[in-house]
Amino acid sequence: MTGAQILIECLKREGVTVMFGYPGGQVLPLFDKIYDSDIRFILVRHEQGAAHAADGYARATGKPGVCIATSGPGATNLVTGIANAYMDSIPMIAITGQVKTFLIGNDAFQEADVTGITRPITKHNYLVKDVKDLARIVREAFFIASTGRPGPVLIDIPSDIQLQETEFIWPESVDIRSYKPTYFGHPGQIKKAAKLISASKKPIIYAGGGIITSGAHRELKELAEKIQAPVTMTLMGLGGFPGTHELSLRMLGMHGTAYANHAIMESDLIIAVGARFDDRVTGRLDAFAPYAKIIHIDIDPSSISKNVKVTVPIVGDAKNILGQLLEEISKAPNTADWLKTIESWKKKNPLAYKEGSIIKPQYVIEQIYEATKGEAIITTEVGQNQMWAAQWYKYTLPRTFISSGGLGTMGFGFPAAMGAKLGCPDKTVFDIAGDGSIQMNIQELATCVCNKINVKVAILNNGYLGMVRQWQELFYKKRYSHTCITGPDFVKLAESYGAAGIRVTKKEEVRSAIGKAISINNTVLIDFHIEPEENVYPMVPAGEAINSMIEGLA
Ligand SMILES: Cc1ncc(C[n+]2csc(CCOP(=O)(O)OP(=O)(O)O)c2C)c(N)n1
Ligand SMILES: [Mg+2]
Repeated sequence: MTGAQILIECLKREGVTVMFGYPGGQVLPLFDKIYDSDIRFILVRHEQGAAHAADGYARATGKPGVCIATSGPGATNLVTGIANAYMDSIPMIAITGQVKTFLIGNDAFQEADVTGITRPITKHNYLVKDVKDLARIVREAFFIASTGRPGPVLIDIPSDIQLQETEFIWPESVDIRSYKPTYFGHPGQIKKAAKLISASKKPIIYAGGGIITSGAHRELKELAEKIQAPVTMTLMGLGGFPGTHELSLRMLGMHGTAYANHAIMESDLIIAVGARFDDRVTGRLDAFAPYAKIIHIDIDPSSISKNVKVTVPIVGDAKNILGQLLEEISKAPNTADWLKTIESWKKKNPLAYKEGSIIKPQYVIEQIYEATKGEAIITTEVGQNQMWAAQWYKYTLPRTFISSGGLGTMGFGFPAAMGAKLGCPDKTVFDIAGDGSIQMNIQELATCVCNKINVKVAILNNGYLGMVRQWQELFYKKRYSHTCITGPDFVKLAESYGAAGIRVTKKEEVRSAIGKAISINNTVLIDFHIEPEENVYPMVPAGEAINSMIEGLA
């Protein structure tokens, strides 16, 4: 078989049914084999779209997403998408063409050192130098991408290697000496953690994206109910514990709920599961959770005690470890008083916004929640739209909230929605977008229409790069330096692509527009003209302790 044939055969054996990409000179042999293959190929309009779509597909399904681009500019266009997947620990395989082996290093046409460029943003990467290695490399790449703490793996394949022939040998198993993730918690550590939990008075579970990656949501719910501890989630953890549950404190951190932030600061025991104590969560580190001991459960040993010093580290898979803890804990702590205190915080400082005559973004999201009964997949762009989507939609199922957490990539949500819809065709998929962000990958409207990918985009159109404007308003004396932004006529734009467009300028029309968008069997862009200077609250100013929140409504 040729290298190109081997690659396609390996992808099939890895269970790949859809891939996203864009052709070019150095992937011609690969595309010639894709032409004959059963794998559904989605031709995007920009390689960044391919990477985010593969990422969205992975987040929605749990399976690695695959994207492909040519050498040079094709590969560099993937870079933001790869970095995005890396920061959020998303399994992804990026395949790039490379110039012929004997031209590497010659500044050949469309040559870029792609393994060099992507080294810090991939979990691992390969430059294939011999066609005999290709099958093993592909097998390893999928293994590395999807095990342990997942992440993107890149395979750079020179075009002469794609044409070379060799015998195809499928490696039955993978054995990498230097890579052996730990899956079960050390029994001694489990015992210590169980003791701390039983003795605590004010425990809180702080759940991150690891809950979703490991499929630990059932165990998490069981544990929370067993020990009667409240649960707060990071942006990446939303959906890992039902937002409607009485023990849910929703999201914590910079734009988290006041009650989640108070609870974490007052708690005497933080049970962190698959979360990394990111600065958006901890606020000022030396003021963070002064009374708390910390149990930190994570599959990545390097994330433990990286930002905060922990009392009991447990390395392993969240689902397994929560199962081990459930067995080990014989005495539940008495948290009745603690839950009463939290209840009073919830009553005193609920999430809230002021009604007005102009459409409020929070209202739009509440209405999307009602219309989809909380069962849609929501992707987001970045900015205020993202925070409102996190606050005002109640996620009850894992893999229903898809957002760029670590990198904060504007332009992520729309192509990610495309990938999510291909992975979960029976789900309604909404991208909650900002008018700035949507313009960063708007070209994928053509991909959606052409491939009949029926996603809905709700643009919260405030005429601003709203989140940046909010900071300028609060911390730069309202000097709105280059944050007022124009856009096209979104309705006409959607129509010109063959999609449907709906403009909504009145509050009374919000609900029916959402219903109409869902009923249209096509890609739909809804342009909601919202209050231009609405802010996201609560807000913890950067560098402050996370219980010093600006409430906004007071
Ligand atoms: C690619 C990229 N460039 C710049 C930023 C910085 N940034 C963060 S939020 C934001 C504004 C986003 O505007 P919009 O999409 O309209 O969302 P809004 O905040 O108005 O809801 C900007 C510029 C970013 N996150 N990503
Ligand atoms: Mg905006």
